[in-house]
Amino acid sequence: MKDYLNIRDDVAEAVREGQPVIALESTIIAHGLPRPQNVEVALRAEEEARKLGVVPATVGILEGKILVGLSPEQIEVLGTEDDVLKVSRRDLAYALATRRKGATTVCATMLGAHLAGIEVFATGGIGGVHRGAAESFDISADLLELSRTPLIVVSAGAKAILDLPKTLEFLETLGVPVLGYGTSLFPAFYSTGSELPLDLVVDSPEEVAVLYRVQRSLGFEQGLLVANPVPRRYEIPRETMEAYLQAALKELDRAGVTGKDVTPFLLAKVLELSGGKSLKTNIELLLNNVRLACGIARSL
Ligand code: PSU
Ligand code: MN
Repeated sequence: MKDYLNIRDDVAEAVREGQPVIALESTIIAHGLPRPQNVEVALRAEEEARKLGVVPATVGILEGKILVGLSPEQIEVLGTEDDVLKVSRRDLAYALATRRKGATTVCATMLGAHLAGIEVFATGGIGGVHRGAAESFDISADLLELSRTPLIVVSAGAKAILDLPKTLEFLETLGVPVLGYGTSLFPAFYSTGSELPLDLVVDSPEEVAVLYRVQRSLGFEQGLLVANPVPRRYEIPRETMEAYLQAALKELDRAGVTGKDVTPFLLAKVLELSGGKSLKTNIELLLNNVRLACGIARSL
């Protein structure tokens, strides 16, 4: 495996010594956020972790290796070049074998982080069951990965471009705990809450850490999804979002986009339809998740 995995020295050392480390994904850089803010945000997320005494490890793929802990130059490459693959579990061996540049989704970032011994990962939103999945069968591999890779994933829930009730049902079927952080309603990314109740509620990083340790003690292989609402002052009301989403979904239909291009297409449309306003919300919720992930990593 060493041939295909490269863990940055400070990350390896922190893991070895039980110092706090968090993983960060790179699909959000290459395919989720617009340029040039994508690279700025990725670097800011790392800086935020370092300020809190936590080592950040952004995961990506370059020159036939999974890199756990990208350098700023490598983040720049993934954030500015056009031939970067969006890599999920399915694409991982292909990207390594062909030495293509790859940005890792939540799914592939979990894999890389786990191989490196990292237990906590901060992202914006996870992939999920798409609206219309009964016809398209479009269900993100992020959900499956949560059922078989033991990482704590901190997110602001999932975007309402997805079918949120089905996403939660599927996570329940897979045995993945979804922990509402200070909320009993599943957060909908841009908006603090949906109408969807959560049964598992926690209020502190310590509670998340304890629950994770219990799960690991039982030999469970699945991860944990922490659903951390966007700070209220940055939220976009649900009704406003729903209008953008309906328009974005219509355009998706018209453009005939399918497969792994669906999520990036919808993200770009929402950004455009909101006149760029969704970007501020996206950035703030990500940094908020980084801070919580750091608290959890320190507790562990
Ligand atoms: N949701 C967002 N922003 C993102 C993504 C999802 O709000 O950037 C990215 C993440 O990397 C996630 C991936 O893992 O999209 C899911 O893609 P798919 O639906 O194709 O599995
Ligand atoms: Mn999909």
